[in-house]
Amino acid sequence: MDKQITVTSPLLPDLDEFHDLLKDIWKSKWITNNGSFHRQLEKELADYLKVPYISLFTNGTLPLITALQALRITGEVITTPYSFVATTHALWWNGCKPVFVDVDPSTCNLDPAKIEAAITPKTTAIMPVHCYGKPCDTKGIQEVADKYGLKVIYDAAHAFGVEVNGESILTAGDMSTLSFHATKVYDTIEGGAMVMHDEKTKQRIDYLKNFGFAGEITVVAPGINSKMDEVRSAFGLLNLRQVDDAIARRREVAVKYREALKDLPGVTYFEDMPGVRHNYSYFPIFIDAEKFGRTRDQLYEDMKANNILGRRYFYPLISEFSTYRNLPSAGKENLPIANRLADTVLCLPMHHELSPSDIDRVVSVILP
Ligand code: T4K
Repeated sequence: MDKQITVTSPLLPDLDEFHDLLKDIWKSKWITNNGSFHRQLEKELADYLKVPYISLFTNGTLPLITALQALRITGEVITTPYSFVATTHALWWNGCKPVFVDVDPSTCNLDPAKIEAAITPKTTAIMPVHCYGKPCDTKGIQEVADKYGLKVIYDAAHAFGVEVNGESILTAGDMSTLSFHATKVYDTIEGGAMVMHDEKTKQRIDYLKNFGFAGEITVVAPGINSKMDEVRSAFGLLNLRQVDDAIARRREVAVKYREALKDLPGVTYFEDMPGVRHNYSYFPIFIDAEKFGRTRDQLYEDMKANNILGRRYFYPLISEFSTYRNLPSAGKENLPIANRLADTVLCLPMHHELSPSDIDRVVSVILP
């Protein structure tokens, strides 16, 4: 059997370099709670990502939950069903009611033209996702938000380093959150962050992620514990030095896939968007079974039989999970495009370590 090709592979720092930083941590005996590597990583990430303020978290789910807390979001929140389930779970954990709105097929992201019809007097916020790292129509979303006085929190878990016309996508809306999970373009094993516009908000978020402590004996809010420790901050500092190379290699993979799959009946994929610095975090293809001759699930199984593990991100839709499927907005008739995309998508292996022969193996299973 050929070696297994997985949908992704984590970015790992050089072990000797990591060991050197571990020695520093051992020497200092300061292993968490805003240590020096944590502070350094926040600074370096803010520079790299071109954002004014950033706060590190222990994963990508807790900043979503904390952002909703910080903005005191209640009532109904408009969101996309085409995402990882954590997006909607964050609303549920805050006692908010998710209201699903359909997506734009050209990006898989929330369609601003459809948001207005879903707004009620109880709507307080919009939570879009830059799915696969493809930028949302942030201008269109902000226009609706401004018209109705709604907050906007972007789940930017996939959008590390994505820029539009030289500006970070992470500065759109009121806040954006990132995931640094092992499966992401940039990882700290587990990890995440929140991006905000001003120092006061960063201070508040830093309190919230540390139980609400604003000093040794002062608690200013009902906070939670979602801090990143020193070991993962050190890991993240080293990965930051190699993430550009990793993105460049991912780009080469995307170019090869596009070249190999162009003109193949029944298979579509995304091209780069003008003015966008993409991060190539995922390579989704969409299968039209009639034209392709196999269903998406047949192709998925064919790949598996060849030891290639593609993933059906994001199938099933969040609106199809038992927790959410009885919501009034979860019906298939309300979300025809998201349902079609979920039923036809297959994410091909995409990471910095794929060799030309790995890519050939993936492509050979797809070609007739
Ligand atoms: N919002 C959005 C839009 C998200 O996509 C996510 C997470 C979040 C919020 C929440 O962020 P976090 O709280 O997770 O930071 C993965 C990830 O667990 C999850 O982080 C990610 N999105 C989601 C899209 O995918 P799985 O269950 O598909 O991962 P798993 O364990 O099956 O791994 C997939 C493949 O990756 C494996 O076949 C091989 C490779 N892999 C994975 C791990 C964990 C490795 O090579 N090494 C590893 O250590 O969920």
